[in-house]
Amino acid sequence: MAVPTALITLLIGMVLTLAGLWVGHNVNLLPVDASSNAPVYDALFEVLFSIGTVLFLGIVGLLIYSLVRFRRRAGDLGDGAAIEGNLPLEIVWTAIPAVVVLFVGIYSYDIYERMGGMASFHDHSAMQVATQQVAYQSASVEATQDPPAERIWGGIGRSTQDGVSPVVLPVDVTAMQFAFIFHYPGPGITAGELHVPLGQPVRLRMEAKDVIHAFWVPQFRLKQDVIPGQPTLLTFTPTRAGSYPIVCAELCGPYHGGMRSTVVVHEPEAFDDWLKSNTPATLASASGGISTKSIS
Ligand SMILES: [Cu+2]
Repeated sequence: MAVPTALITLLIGMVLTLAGLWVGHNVNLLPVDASSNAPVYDALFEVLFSIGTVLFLGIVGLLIYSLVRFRRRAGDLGDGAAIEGNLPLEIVWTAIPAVVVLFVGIYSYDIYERMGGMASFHDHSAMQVATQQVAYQSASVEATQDPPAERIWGGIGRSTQDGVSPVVLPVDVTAMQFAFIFHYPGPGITAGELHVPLGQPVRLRMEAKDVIHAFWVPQFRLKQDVIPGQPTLLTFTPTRAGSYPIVCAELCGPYHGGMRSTVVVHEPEAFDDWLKSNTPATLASASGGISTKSIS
C-alpha cells in the first residue's frame, strides 16, 4: 500500500519546522548580550534564524532529491515531459513567501518600535536633555548663526520598560574621519573611549564633523547613524560589565575599517573612580562655581 503524498508532505513539513525551531533555539551566532535591548533583538534573531533554517533545509533538500530522483538514466536520449503551467502550485509558491515576508516585516517593525526607533523626540525628557546640551555646547563652541528649535531624530535604544525613568547619563559623541570623541558635559571629561556605569541608562547625543558615520556596538545590539549637521540620539542601558568594541558601520573613507573605539562598562563604584580620576582639576576644585579656565 502506498503512503499518500499529502501525508508525506505533511510529515516533512513538521520535521522541517521542528528542525528549524531547534536550530533557532540552540545555535547561537551572536556575541554576548550586554544591554537591555539585546534580549528583544535576540528574540527576533531567533525567529529569523528558525525561518531561514526551514527554508534552507526545504529548498536544498528538494533540490538534492530532484537531482537524484529525476536524473537522466543511461540510454535515455528523449526530451523531458512538456509541462506548461500549474496554477495551484504557482499560487502556493507565491503565497508562502508573501506570508513569510509580511510576518518578518511586521515583527521587525514592532521590535524597532519597542526599541524607540520611531520616536520623533517631541516627548519632554528627550527635548530637555537635548536643549540642556545645546545650551552647554553654545557656551563653549563658537556661536552658531541660527539656533532654531533643534530637531533630533532616532531614539533607537529607548528603554523598553519606561515605567520610572532613572537618571540618564548624557554623553556627547563626535564622529570624524576616523575616530569617535566622547564628551561628558557634567564633569567636563573628554575621552577617546566611552566609559559607562552598569545598569544606568546612557543617552548619546551624536553628531559628525565631516561625513556620515555609524555608531555600532554589536554586544549592545544597537547601531545608529552619526550625521553631520543633524544630531541623532542613542539610548541604552548596559547590563553586563566588560569592554566591548565600538565599530563605525558606515563606509566613511579610506581608513573606515580602522575607525574603532571601546566602550567600557564599569561597576558603579569603579565608574565613580573613573569619573574622579578623569575630571579636569579646574572643574573638580571649583565647588559648583564658574570655571575660571575659560576666562584666562
Ligand atoms: Cu566612520
